[in-house]
Amino acid sequence: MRTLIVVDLQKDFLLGGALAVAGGDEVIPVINGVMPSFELIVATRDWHPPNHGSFAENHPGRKPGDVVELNGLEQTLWPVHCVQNTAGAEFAASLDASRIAHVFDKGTDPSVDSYSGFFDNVRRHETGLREYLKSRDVTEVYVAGLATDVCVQATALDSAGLGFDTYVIEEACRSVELRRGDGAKAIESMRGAGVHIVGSESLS
Ligand code: VGL
Ligand code: ZN
Repeated sequence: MRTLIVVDLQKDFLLGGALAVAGGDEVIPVINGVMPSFELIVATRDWHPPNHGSFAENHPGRKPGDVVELNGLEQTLWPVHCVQNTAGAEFAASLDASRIAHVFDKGTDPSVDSYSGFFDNVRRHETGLREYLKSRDVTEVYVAGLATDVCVQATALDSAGLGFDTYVIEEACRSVELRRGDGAKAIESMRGAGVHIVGSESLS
C-alpha cells in the first residue's frame, strides 16, 4: 500500500508564521494535488509545550540559531513555534486535511526535540507512526512537507531505516536553509540512504 506522510504543514512554518520557511505556502497546492493518488494519508504535527527546550526563549542569553546541549545532543535553538493548541500550530488553512486519516504529534517532551515523525531525537520514544504503518501493511512511504532539511529529512531517513520503500516528493517540500546549501545537502544525504527523490508527476 502506498502512503503519504504530510510533514508539519502548520501555520508557523508558512508565510507570516513564527518560523516561516521560504516558499512554504507553495507546497500546499502540490500536496493537495497528489493526495488523490494515495490510499492512506497521515500527517505529523510539531506540537510543543510552551517550555520546550528547542525554544531560544527558554535559554536565557541565547538566540535562535544558537546551538546548545539538550539531552546530550546538540540542539539548534528556534523561535517559539507550534505551541500546542495555538493558531500557529494549526494545519495550513488551505490544506485538504479531511483526507488525513491520522495525525502523529511530536516534540511534546520539553526535554528533547523530535524532528522525525517516527522517533524523538534521542530515539527513546516513538510517536506510534511505525506501528500504525506496519499494522496496515504499508510498503511504500512518500514524504512531503516542511522542512526538507529538518523534519522531512529526519522522517524520510527513519522511514528508509525502518525498511519502507521511501520517496520524497521534492517540489512538495521546502528548506529552512539556516545555512545556505542545507536543503541540497539534505537531498543528497537522503539519496545516499536509498530514499528516492521524485517529482509529483511520477504519481499520475
Ligand atoms: C521543524 C525546526 C523546528 C520542522 C520543526 O518541522 O522542520 N523545524 N521544529
Ligand atoms: Zn519544532
